[in-house]
Order: sequence, then structure tokens, then C-alpha cells
Amino acid sequence: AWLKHQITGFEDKDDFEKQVVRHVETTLARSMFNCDETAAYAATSLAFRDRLVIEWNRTQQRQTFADSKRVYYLSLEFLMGRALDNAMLNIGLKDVAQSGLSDLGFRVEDIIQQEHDAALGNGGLGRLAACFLDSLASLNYPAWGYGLRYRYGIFKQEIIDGYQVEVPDYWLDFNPWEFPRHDVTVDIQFYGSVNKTTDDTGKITAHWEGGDTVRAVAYDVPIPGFATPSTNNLRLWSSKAASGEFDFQKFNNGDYESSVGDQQRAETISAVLYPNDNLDRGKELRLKQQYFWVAASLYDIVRRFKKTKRAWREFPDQVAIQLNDTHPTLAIVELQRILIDLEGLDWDDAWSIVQKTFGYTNHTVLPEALEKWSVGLFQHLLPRHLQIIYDINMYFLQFVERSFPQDRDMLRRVSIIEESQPKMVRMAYLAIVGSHKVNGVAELHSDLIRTTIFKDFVAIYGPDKFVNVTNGITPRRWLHQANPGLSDLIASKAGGSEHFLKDLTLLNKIELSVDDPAFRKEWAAIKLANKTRLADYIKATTGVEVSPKALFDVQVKRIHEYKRQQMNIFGVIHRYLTLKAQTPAERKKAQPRVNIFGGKAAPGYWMAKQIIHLINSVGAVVNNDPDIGDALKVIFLEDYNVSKAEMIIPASDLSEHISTAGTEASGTSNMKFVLNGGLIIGTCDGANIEITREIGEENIFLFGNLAEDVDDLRHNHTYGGDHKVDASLQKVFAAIESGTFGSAQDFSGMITAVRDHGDFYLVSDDFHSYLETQDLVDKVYADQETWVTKCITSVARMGFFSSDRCINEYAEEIWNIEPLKPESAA
Ligand code: 26V
Repeated sequence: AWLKHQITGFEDKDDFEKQVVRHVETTLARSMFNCDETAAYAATSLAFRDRLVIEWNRTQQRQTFADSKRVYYLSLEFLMGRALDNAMLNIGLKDVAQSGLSDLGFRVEDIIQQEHDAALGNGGLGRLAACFLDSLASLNYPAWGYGLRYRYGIFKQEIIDGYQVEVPDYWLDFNPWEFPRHDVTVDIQFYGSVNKTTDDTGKITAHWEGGDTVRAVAYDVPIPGFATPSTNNLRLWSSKAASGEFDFQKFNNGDYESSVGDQQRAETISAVLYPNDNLDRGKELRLKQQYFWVAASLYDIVRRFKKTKRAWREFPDQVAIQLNDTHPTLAIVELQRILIDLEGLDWDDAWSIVQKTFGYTNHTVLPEALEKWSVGLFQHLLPRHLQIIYDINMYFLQFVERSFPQDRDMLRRVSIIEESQPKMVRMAYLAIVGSHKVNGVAELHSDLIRTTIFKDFVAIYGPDKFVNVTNGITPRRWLHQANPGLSDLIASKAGGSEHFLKDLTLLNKIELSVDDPAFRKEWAAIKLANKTRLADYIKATTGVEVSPKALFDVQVKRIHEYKRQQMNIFGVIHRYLTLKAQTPAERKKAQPRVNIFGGKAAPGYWMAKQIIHLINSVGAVVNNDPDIGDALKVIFLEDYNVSKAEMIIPASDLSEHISTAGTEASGTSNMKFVLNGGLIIGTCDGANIEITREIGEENIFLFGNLAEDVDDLRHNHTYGGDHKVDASLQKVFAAIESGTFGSAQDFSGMITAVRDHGDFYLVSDDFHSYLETQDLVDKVYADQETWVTKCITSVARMGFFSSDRCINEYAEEIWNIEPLKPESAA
């Protein structure tokens, strides 16, 4: 209600209903008599969209007139999830929509569920970009996101006979949240060749000529801030053929197929999101996507800058560009090309502008995820860019040589060109050299990049170029929207939702109520209600009945060996074997548990798929074993995505963040789980460490080896004589191999990886302390009073992990931008 005077909203619910009816009858051309939930969703979205558009236009105008510095967030992934609920809550009109829809015979929850997730991302990196957009708008920063408008987002996962099957995710059927800008297009060049000309003064200019052109068309998505009128823009590029719909010559000659073929080839560029997470495969189409998106975005940014008629040296005062991982690194080369080839600047002037403009965020230390592209592919696809990369490298190596004379090995190590067979362009090195700041995403991760993968660059540039910005999450989606019950309860103690959701440090107010019996009772009731809702969903989708009173132990994230879902399921098998060996009386005393898994495997990642299969096979045995009953259930939830996360996370008692120390750059779901009143079992990795610092080590279940021990342990596995596997883990392997969970053959890869192939992810080293810590969890959970105290205390101390804090750090330390407050903003 407080927002009504600030944001163009609905007068009241009658006004809202009028707008919905108008959209059903005119936009959708349907009668209210056959308005089903799909139509009600469409009309409600359109009614909200009308409100958003007005503030969106105003925000863009305000930013243009203010003429102040903007930040551009370049990300190949934006894992947005649903937009309607978020829009309702951010502009503060969900209650109006709820009562209006109820008058029309609908429940707002059902209408919200009609929306297809916008799943333009793989996992953590893409969801982080989405949280950042929410914070940028909520904090009134002048900011744009730039990405690709994939026709197919991350695949939909089906589980058939326990195996993952991938189904295409065609999500654009009806998308009221995007606005095609058919007048905003950029023609993007590929292939061709480079010619150089010399003018009278002797100045040489390169001309990139010939090749193919593909047209980029802008699609704009409004991003509403929370409790502010500010509404930012996310611009997604879609590809299509550059010249008309068909090649008319071919068409007239009767070659219809190939005339359409050109169009289809062009559209292929933005057709599909690559489903690999943390794995680089070096596919030509992926590099084409990157250049297409980067070139269109930079053209757009430069066009906007040129309208201000400023001198080029002022570019970095007007523009900050953040590279979300190395995927947009070509932007560095493209800006240099624009400045020297098209705008006629000297190399040095251009390069100083480029370096001041870019910042680069690293999201992983896994070597297999670090992008490299072959020189040959570059030469073919982007010949001029390859020349510029060689020049960047030459000047860089000359610079290094001045500080490290005679150090040939240093030059070899840091060269942007890896002298391998074939030669490769190291994108992370290019990103470092072309940026003024490089950041990691949690303290441990930032330390690791400084001391391992980018060590030489710290020696070259000094330590100030490398900074840490610990990740955050938006409390609007991950508390207010996902867990309205808890959000309201907290609001009642923390100054109201419009305050604590904008300043999450106000959470600390609830610590004053930790001993208040009424507060604790409500707290526990909310968790139980969330668990009951998830139990209903589990029953409806898997047919398995689980008790909401059991301890819900959740691990939901992309499936990867480094995240160690295999260790979790081995632990579950150990529990099952233990229960089987007990008497019924003993079993009755055991803490009942529901182990919930979810997550997608990259389609080509054989081991990850085997892990999914084992989880499902264990579930099939355990869930149907009459000896076990409610003592243990094992659930794999199909097609984990953002909207499922919104339901699952608030229902968790314990979540697992158990990566091999030093491998998970940050993790962000760990923050979401704790914010929703669940505890963590985890390793000393990524943001777990800072979560521990904030909430206190008595409130988290940490176990396992430390990052500093990993190298030695790995070395010992390979060279230290025979590699010992814990007796309890051997029993687990024996059970699998005896066929307890179906054909042993099916799971042999998972076992040999640990027992015979060096156990790279240290499952055997951590298994024992993992089991011990799980036993401790059972003990603590049995004492619900202690447990609830830990949960409340933890939530109270989570203020640091708001993405608002994180975005403010980027703004100050890296972008040098200020908020642009609307007149009426609080
Ligand atoms: C890498 C690649 C490599 C090339 C092919 C496609 C592809 C797609 C995605 C990625 C990203 C891998 C890096 C990543 O997702 N890192 C995650 O970033 C989160 C946000 O910072 C962080 O919380 C996670 O710990 C980290 O794994």
C-alpha cells in the first residue's frame, strides 16, 4: 500500500479486475465465460506489464537525461525463473491481484504456476546474474543486462526408468515479458579476410572485408526493482538472416530449400543454450554465439555513448562493462577493434580506454572449465580479432619482459597464446590483461585464484588488481517470494518487509526473539507447513509418501563429481545397510530421514548420469522395503529449476554443500537454504566459510579435509602405495556390487573412480567424517529446541549475503557508479 503513491499501479482491486477483463476480451479476444487459468495468467501478466512499462520508460529517460555512468552486465546466462510473482511483489501489488483474481474465481497461486520458467542458464552463474539484476534495479543503479534470447533454454529433465532423458525447452510460446525491438538491429560479420591500407601520413588501417552477415534483433525485458519505481532493462539478442526472409534469387530458381536454409543457419546462432556447466568443449557455434552477442551489445553501447558527443577518453567515465566469466571476453577485442579500425584512435589511447572499461569475474578454478579456443578457429571465424589478440599479447609480453627480464618460462606461462598443438587462445588471460579489476566470488576462491591459476598475473600487475566480491542472493525472490510465511514473521520483528528486504542486516533484530515461545512456535509451524507442501508435491509427482515430521535432507544443484552427490548417495546406502542390520526396536529409535536430490547432468557427462541412475535405483529399493518404512526415504525430484527451488528450499531442514574443498567457487544455494531457516552440512569450501564466520561455527555442520590438504591427498592416492578406502565405504561398494540396487555393472564407473582411479574428488578421504557428522546432525535434530535456536540464530546473522551488499561492493570497488534515485524513491 505504501507504494501506491510512488509507482504507477492499480487504483484498487476493481481497477485491476477491469484491466484483466479488458485484456481477456480485447488482447486475447476471448470471452470471460471461457477464461481458463492460462488466459487468466496471460491477462494478469499483461495488466502488470502495462504498469511496468510506464516506470520502465521513465527510468530509461531519467538515465538518459542524467547522463551519468552506466554499468553493463554481459552474461551468456540469465536464469530468471518466473516473472509475474516477482513483478507483483516488487511493485507491492500482490494483495490487490490476489483479491481481484479471487473475485474473478481464481487463486493467485494457481495463476502464478501457469508461467513457464525463463531458464536461460545452467546453474549458479546464471542465477547470480538474475539476482544481480534484481539488486541493481532495487538499488536504483543505472544498469543494463545484455544476453542472448535463446529459443531453447536449459533442457527439461525427465527421469525414465531411473535415467535422465533430455527434452527441449521451448519456452517462447507466450512470453508477455519481452518486447521485440524490430527497429533495434545490428548486422554482425563473420569469416572474411583482412586488408590493410596506408594513407598519405603513413598510417596503416585494417579493413575486415567479405564473409557472412547475420542480423541481431533486440528483445527487451523490464526488470522491476523492489519498492522503487526504478525499472531497468535486460536486452537479449536474437539472430536472423540479414537480408530479407529468403534469398529471392534462389527462391525464383526453384531452390526453395536452400533459400530457407540461409535463414535457418542464421537463426541457429541464438537457438539453444549450451547445457554444459563447468566444461568447455570448444564448439564453433558457441564461439559464434559469443561474438554475435558481444558485437551486438558493444555496437549498442557505443551508439549510446556517441549520442552524448563526448571525447573517446571519457568513455570509461560513462561506461563500465562487467564480464560474467570469460564467455564475453571477445568484448575486449571488439572494443579495441572499434576504436582503432573504425574510429581511428592510436593503439595506446584505445587500449587504455579498454582496460579502464572492463572488469572480469572468475567463477571457477576447474581447469576443464577454463575457456580456450584454437587459433585456427579464430583465424577462420574472426580473422581481424586474431590479429588484434596477437598484438595485445605482443605488447603484454613486452611489458612482462621489462619487469621479468630473461624469464623465458614466465613469458611462456602467461602468454595469451598457448604454444600447444594446436595453438590455443587462453580466454581468461585475455580477460585479465584487458580489465582493470579481476574478482573471485568468495574469499577462499579469490585467494585460490591469486595463489594458483592467476599467480603469475599477481606478480606482474601487483595484488590490487585482484579483489574479492563474495556472492549474494536477492532476499526478495529467495525469502519474500519463496517463503511468504517466514518473510512476514521476520517482518513483524525487523521493521516491516519494505525495510528489512532492502537492508538485510535488519535480520539481526530477530535474534532478540530467539527465546520467545510464541515466535518459536510460529517459526516451527511455518517450516512444517513448507515441508508438508513439499511432501504433497513428492506424493503427487513420484507416488512416494514421506512424513513431514522426518528430517528433510536436501541436495539440489547441477550433478557434478566435484559437488559429490556420489558421496551423499554412498552415505544414504550406508544408512540403509545400518538400518537393515538393526532390530525393529532399534530402527524405531533411528531419526527418520527423507533424502531429497535434484539436479541436471550435462547431456554428455556419463559419470553424472550414472550418479542420477544410482540415486533412483537406491530409491526404488529403499522406498519399497517394508523393514524401513518412514526411517528412510530417497527421492529424486525431476527437472530441478528456479521455480522448484522456490518450493524445495523453504522445506529443507538440512542441505548438503559438500564439494571437495577448493572446488566450489562460492555456491549460492547454501545462502538460500540458511536464509530459509535450514541448517547446512558442508565442507570448508566457497561461501560456506563466510557463512560459518557470520552465523557461528556452532550453527553449521562442517567436516572433511581442507583445501590446503588436497594436493597432498591426491598425490598420495597415486604415489603413496595402496590407496586405503574406509571400511564403511567398502561395505557400501560391496552392497552395490552384489546387485542390491540392480545390475552392479551399471554403477561400476562410480566405484572404480574412487577405489581404482585415484579418487580425484577425495570421497574416500572425507567419507568417515561425513558419516560422523551426519550422526551428529541426527542427535542435534532430536533436540528440537536446540535445533530451532540454531535456525533462528543463523537466519538473524545472514544479512551479509544479500546481493544488495554484493552489488554495492561492485559499484564502489570496480564500476565507480552511483545510484540514480527517482524523485519519489524512499
Ligand atoms: C562454463 C562453461 C564453460 C564453457 C561451456 C559452457 C559453460 C557454461 C557455464 C560455465 C560456468 C561455469 C562456472 C560456474 O557456473 N561457476 C559457478 O558460479 C557460481 C556463481 O559465482 C558459484 O556460486 C559456483 O560455485 C560456481 O560453480
